[in-house]
Amino acid sequence: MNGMSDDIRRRVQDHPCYSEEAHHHFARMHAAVAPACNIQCHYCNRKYDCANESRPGVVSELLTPEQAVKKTLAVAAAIPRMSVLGIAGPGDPLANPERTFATFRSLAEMAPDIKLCVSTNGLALPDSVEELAQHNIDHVTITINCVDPDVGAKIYPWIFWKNQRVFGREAAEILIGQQQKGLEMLVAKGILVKVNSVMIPGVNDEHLKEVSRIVKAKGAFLHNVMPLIAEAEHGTFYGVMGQRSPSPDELKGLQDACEGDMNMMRHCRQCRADAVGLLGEDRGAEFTMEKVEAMVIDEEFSRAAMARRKELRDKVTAEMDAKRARARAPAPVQQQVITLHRRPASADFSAGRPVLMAVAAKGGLVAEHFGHAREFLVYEVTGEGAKLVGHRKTDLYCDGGDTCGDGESVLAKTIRALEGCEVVLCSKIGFEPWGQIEAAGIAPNGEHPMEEIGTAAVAVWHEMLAAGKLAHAAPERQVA
Ligand code: CLF
Ligand code: SF4
Repeated sequence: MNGMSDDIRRRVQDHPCYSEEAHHHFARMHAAVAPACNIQCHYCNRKYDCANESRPGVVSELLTPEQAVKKTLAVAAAIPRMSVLGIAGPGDPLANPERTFATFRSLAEMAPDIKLCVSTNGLALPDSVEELAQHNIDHVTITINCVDPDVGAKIYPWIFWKNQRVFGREAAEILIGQQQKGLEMLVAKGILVKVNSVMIPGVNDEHLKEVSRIVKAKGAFLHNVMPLIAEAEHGTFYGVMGQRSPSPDELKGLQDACEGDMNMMRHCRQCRADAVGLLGEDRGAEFTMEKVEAMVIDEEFSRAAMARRKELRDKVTAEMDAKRARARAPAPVQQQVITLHRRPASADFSAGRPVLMAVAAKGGLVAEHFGHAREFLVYEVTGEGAKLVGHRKTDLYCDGGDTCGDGESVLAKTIRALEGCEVVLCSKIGFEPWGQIEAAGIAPNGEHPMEEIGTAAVAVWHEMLAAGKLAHAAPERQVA
């Protein structure tokens, strides 16, 4: 995200998906108003959320546009950091244009400060670009898994095109053509385009490097390579056929390889089509339609909520600007802790290798108790800075008490989820998990509570360097 023009920075600074920095502070909501889809992907079962933008799991409530508008206003009042309303399923939003655009139209009028965002498979995109532009929809995601119809034929068994089903290679060729045309049309209109790709080992993994090059050349702003989710119990073709998902290492390898060509998104959580809250949390259950219908949402309510959002947005934006300014300022000569993206001329880090660190984070800080973390952000840390490279989900380990008592099997799962990480940074950690994590070859560290992640991670890297732990390749770690 460095080197971004001021105009682009302004457009993405409060979008949690388009800006990694913003994802620590701003929330999004998905309105599940789009039930139908015009294609079939081998990783999707119609009964589940659109796998392009969400992990498999049924949408709890399909909404009418009127319900979606009411729910959005209720959520945006209760969560002032909600800055974006996205429509991402459970089918394809542009295969349901009336429902999708009715929702956008009303929200543009009633909550003009909320950014509108849409995610599509791209088949109907060229026909919708004009209307997207009219409604001031500034952010569009296209899921592009291939640019070669032979690869596409292995991912898409059919599409619904001009009132009939088209199969195999021909279907993939039409879909690819529409996706590329839609991308070019959006870029020509000045709309920011993110491309999502699902990494399917043995099918499109190598090919995605070419996809990345092409979409960048056509003006896509960001590429998000996500791992295939394929479980037999989801009833998808890939799940039933035993198609495997990529490992975290394989995913990172491909994202690194694509990064030379363009901005890569590393903080995607593959959220549900009805997700609510910060990325990585789901507060959907707090806002069922039953609860929303019981609320009085009138003009005054909406005006007051908009004012609260503005106040919070101004405050967070000022904090982020100040943080960026601090990072650009020259470092004091004796400064030992090097903040993100800075490197004093005198420093020699050639002796140290990069280290993967898992962080129990909140709001961009090392602020979560190990046992309370639902996920860990994974950073690749060097003496120059800390770069987010992924995240690992975990079952909640702690029972909420002061001591981390039971739950050994959950702890074992957490340790497995952290495979490849050498350090886990958290605000606090109990004695029992400490011992088991250490025994598994991961160094627990609770020495940097409430510090900025980059600052804390680089400080720990320097401690490891000083202790002579970074000269050789990482030791093989036992898996619990
Ligand atoms: Fe939603 Fe998608 Fe808009 Fe974001 S999600 S429609 S761009 S507001 Fe974000 Fe969720 Fe990843 Fe999507 S983390 S699945 S990239
Ligand atoms: Fe499923 Fe989305 Fe693919 Fe349609 S585009 S088949 S809803 S994953």
